[in-house]
Amino acid sequence: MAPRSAPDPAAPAWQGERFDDSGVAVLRGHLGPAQTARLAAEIDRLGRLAAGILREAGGDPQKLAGGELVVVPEAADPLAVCRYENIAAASPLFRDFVAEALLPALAKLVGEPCVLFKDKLNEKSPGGGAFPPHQDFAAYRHFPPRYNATAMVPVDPMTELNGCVKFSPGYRRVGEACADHVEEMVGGRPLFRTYGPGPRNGDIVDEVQERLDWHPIEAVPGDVVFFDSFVPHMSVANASKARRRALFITFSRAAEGDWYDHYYKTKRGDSLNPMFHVSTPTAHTVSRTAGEEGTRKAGG
Ligand SMILES: O=C(O)CCC(=O)C(=O)O
Repeated sequence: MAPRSAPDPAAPAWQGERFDDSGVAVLRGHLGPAQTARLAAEIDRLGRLAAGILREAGGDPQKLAGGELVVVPEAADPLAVCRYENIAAASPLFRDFVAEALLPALAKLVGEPCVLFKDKLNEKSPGGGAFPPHQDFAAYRHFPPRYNATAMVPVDPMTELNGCVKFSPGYRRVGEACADHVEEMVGGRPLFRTYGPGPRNGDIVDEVQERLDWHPIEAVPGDVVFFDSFVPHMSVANASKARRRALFITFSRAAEGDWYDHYYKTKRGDSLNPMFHVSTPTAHTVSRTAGEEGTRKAGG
């Protein structure tokens, strides 16, 4: 197990059976050793599958998005997998894991049943890209659910050195102080203004970024960090010599319907659309319609 850094004294407790105002909840040791080992073996298998798809696609976006998994390379290194998605369609073991290990805990945190909305494995290779400050809802807003929550499941230890995720729990106060930079209130939570398609696609505007407080959460396999789609978060590039893999499994409220298949049908048909590349180190088209203006590298 990787050593954990000393707890940040300014950080909230991050614990509890229900989400508090921060929209972050850390469940240490939520998964048992056998469950963690089974999941790791399946991620090894899926990682080989994703690497094969990337090799054979030869950069063709339709092949990258048309296989058993949706594979997205790093903008700065098209031979490195940045993430792969649509895992539930490719893995019965993953589906069981979601049903047994995540859905019951999440229903308690949210206060009502949830369903899978999307899933991905972020594979941050050494030197791999950073995710600038963003709110996930900026990417999901194009779909009907008005609320999402994500389970972050480390496959490798997530440390400050390899770019663990930092969260900004006090963002609601910042929303009150920077009302001019709030694009919309959604269910009482501020959605901040962002930059448009291009190198800073989806990043929260600098005027807000400057006021946000950032707290890293280091985590090891077995931990699960749940966070809602409004809490701003970011991560820096991986400065270690090993890759850092983590699942980001996103849900919506069951009462708002099941959008998983629709989401992936849309994404597979339009994978370079900027709405699928919000604050990620991946490439997207500049215009809202895929293919119109070629691609531009986004994120950093
Ligand atoms: O993988 C990471 O380090 C951050 C991922 C992230 O922020 C996201 O996918 O929204």
